[in-house]
Amino acid sequence: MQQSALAPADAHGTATNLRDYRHDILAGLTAPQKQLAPKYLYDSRGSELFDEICSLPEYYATRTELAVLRTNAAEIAALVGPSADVVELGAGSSLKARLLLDGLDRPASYQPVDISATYLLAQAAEVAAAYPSVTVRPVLADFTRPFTLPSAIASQRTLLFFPGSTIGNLSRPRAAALLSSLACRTPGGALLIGVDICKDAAVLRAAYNDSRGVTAEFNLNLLVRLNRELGATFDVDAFEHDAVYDPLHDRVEMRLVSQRDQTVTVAGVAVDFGKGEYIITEHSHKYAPQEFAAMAIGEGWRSIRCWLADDRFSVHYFRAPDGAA
Ligand code: AVI
Repeated sequence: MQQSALAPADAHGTATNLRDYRHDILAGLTAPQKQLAPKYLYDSRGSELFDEICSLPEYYATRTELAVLRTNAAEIAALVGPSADVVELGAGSSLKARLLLDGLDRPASYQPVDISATYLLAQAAEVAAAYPSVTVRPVLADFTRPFTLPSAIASQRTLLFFPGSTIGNLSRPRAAALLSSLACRTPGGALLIGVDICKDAAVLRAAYNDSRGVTAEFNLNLLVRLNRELGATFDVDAFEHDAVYDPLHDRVEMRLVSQRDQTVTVAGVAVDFGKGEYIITEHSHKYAPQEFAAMAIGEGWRSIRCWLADDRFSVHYFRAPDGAA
């Protein structure tokens, strides 16, 4: 079980234990197509850089989602009802949660679930200070692995809050599986989820290859992290960030491209790179709103409402079977 409430994190500051981490990284780097799970982008520096990405002009997602939450706060509050227990998945910055809590009718609790310990605790402390009447219980967990969903503290009314299109970082089958398991484990609850929409390739390319190079630093920070935590010997200057749009799968693929032939040692294992060879570090899937709603309905959710911002980003509200939330 990859979780603890307010427990000290592993040495590398995340909810994944060191053995799983080393195993995952080596399996990913020795596969025919080198690939690392996007969750490893989020050490504390990675979480900070992601926050910076969220305020970039090219990265429309955060801005548009915040606008949806702000504009529709009253309707969201009416749907959710009073005294909700809010469980946020992949919490990251508390900005969106605070906006949600501001609008809700006397929320009972806020339980952020995140993989990055330092960041999780800092954000939870901010919420606890700003909302003294709300019980705040941070949960250090990797929601892409089996974990115990925090239970409702004060009510039967659990609201799962899953903003930022983080679900887009899972493959479509894994996203469907997560939706299914959340529906089964939240009887009577609801899901408020932000999902990025398919759009013009040029807009997507700009969003993931920003002109200030913050996304590049975010991506390359993964190599800095592996050098520090697994004794890897990556020459970070010998790799370049790239992000390409793949229309066949409706997703952006983020890559770290080797600029020369080279051999890197990772946790004692030699890994060869040819010039131009790349590691895939993230997929970011995009969904038409109807496609996403159909997927969630197929996994047991009832679609109640979907708000769109400029046709760029969608926020869906679903209820779990037997839900009265
Ligand atoms: C967290 N996740 C939804 C972001 C995304 O858009 O896939 C992460 C990100 N990667 C590059 N820019 C933002």
